[in-house]
Amino acid sequence: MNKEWWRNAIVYQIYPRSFKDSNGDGIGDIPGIIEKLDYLKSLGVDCLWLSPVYASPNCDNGYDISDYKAIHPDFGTMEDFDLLVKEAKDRGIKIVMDLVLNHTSDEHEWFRKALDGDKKYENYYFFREKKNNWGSFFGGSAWDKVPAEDKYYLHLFSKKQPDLNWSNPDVYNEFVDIMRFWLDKGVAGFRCDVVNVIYKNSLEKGKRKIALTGIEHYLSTEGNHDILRRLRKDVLDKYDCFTVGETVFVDPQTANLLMGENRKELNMVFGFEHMECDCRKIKWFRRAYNPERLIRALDKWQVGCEWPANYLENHDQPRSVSRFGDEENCRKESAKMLCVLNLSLRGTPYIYEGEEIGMTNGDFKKLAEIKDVESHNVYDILKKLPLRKSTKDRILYKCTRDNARTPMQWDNSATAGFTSGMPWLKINGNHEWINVEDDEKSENGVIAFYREMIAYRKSSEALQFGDYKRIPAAKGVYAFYRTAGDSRVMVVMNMNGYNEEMPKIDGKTIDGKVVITNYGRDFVEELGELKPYEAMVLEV
Ligand code: ISL
Ligand code: CA
Repeated sequence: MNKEWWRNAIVYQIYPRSFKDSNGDGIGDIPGIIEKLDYLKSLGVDCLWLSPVYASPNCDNGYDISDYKAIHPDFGTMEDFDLLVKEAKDRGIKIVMDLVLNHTSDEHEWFRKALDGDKKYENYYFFREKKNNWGSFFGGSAWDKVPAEDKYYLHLFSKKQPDLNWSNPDVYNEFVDIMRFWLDKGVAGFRCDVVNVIYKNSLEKGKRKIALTGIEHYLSTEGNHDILRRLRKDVLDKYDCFTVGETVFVDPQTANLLMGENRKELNMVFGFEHMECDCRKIKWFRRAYNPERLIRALDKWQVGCEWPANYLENHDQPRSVSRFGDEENCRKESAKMLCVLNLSLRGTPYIYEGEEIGMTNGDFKKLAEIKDVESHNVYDILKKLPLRKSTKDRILYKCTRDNARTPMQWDNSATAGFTSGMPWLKINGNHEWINVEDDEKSENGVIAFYREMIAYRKSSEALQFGDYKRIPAAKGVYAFYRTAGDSRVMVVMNMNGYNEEMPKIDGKTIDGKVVITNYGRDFVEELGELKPYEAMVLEV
């Protein structure tokens, strides 16, 4: 394995709308990010991945792009963006852009021209006289009718996100150009949205499924692999950059085909199997969280994937403390345990804004407080099902992607230091006690723990590049060695909450030095009793 810089980089994901508003319009923006660069630098992160900041009608908060070479005025100007790249660079921080290859906005010039009957652009998308039975990721049919015409177009996501036709060489060339445009500005790579569904083999009828009928015709197709290889050769290899694919429905083996070193496609991918540990097939049908299932999924990727992109949160997922920890009784401890987890696994770690202060799920009380297009689509479907209203509401509030999109909590003032105006999305009431300023002041702050863990990881060859070996342990305890030559650490995490029986690591007596701990132990002879969410890193 090569030791390219992005393997030991620590990436911090920014959801720009919700990070920091600089001009009081209630929407986070690029000057706001610049304001916070010193804070980000102080955490020790190396790279910022920005969720989309391109021109967009915002039906899916920027994942519906109407101009790939323009900055949305909500976020600022191109000058602001260039300044961000420069200011970040001055602090040793790189910028990674989000790139949506699967679809554009229906307000993109290409789609408009296509609707105007321009043959060239019609072939950028999929128009058909009849729709097939394919389903959309956001619920319902993947086809919608073109207004006032007898034809339909394909959209795997919202109806304002028509899918691009990647078998058309013109589409390929457009993206070669777009990628070069940003790389020439000095960005360090791309997070490529749903990048393993971009090439459709055919538009034949799909096999019936509960959701996503038709997926067998577009999931990780050979054509898709071919495009990734060509983009790598024609564009990416000419720059010092990396790509991380957001890839749906992959396991470690199919992931390796998309990012393995000798495949020359992507550099790493986000898998979803650990995010499915508390769901039944589709995320809207939750089952109780059981740490064993999470551990099993993570272990599977640690063992099977060449180089995982590790994450516990992003802008599509509920907050990890609310999900895998205990926000009521052990918020700080569980946030710190999850920090140890994310930063000690093999692979490149991604931290999502607010994770470093243990932010929790949004406290939404009514549907109108939720802005996410997916939530509204799904709620419309739920409404038709024979379920109690309270059940539908529970599903909505637990799963809505807005849980992770509430504004960043900087201080305990009325608008959390996020804006001086009306925030675009409801700020969580708990910003009164969960916020950066108070966390920094408190004795056992979560941010300080992040700094410590990040700094330790950077000093540890074992954590950055070591191999991974799981240690058998009691249920809900995740323990492993990371070893690189002489450098060896043992990581132990009790992922159980309050438990009658204290979990044990089977028969292990430890002769090691604790270098990181969320409960303040200095030395451990025997890992007998682990407190709820206790986590430690030992040099052994
Ligand atoms: O969150 C999901 C569904 O509930 C995921 O299936 C998600 O839609 C999928 O991972 C794709 O996500 C990405 O592309 C979407 C965009 O809405 C998401 O925000 C983005 O992360 C469409 O561009
Ligand atoms: Ca703003």
